[in-house]
Amino acid sequence: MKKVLLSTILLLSSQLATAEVHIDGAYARAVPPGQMNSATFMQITNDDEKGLSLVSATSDAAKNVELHTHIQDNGVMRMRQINEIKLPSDQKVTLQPGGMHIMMIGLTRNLHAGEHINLSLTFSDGSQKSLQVPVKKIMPMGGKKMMHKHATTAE
Ligand SMILES: [Cu+2]
Repeated sequence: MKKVLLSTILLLSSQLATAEVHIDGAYARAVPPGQMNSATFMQITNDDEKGLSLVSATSDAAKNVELHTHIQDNGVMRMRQINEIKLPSDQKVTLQPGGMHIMMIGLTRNLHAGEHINLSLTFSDGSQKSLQVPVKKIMPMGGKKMMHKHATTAE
């Protein structure tokens, strides 16, 4: 009880408001040692009455964190950096392999399955949300041919 109270006070006294969003199913992609980049995926639900955007992210596990999506380019899916991920009110937005994702460039450590990384999300209203994201190994989709791979992914 005391602990809960203390963390509540710390939260309230923090300058940055906590975003009115909730996150489901977040995970970061495990990568083999030596690989420089990875990505994080999740579902983000905007619980606010107003529309919001995810505008940036940081992590202790990567030097640079960017917001990416995939575009169709001559029949090939390619990643492209985007300025924001729109989060309409009361809607769930899915970041997933082959779609939008949080790109982690210049990993500062190995990402082994079972570990966690911290990730801090910043939204268009200046609010933030910090989370612990589990690292998971992503299996290739069985049978289906993957339409794309990150250019840096060696498999
Ligand atoms: Cu990417």
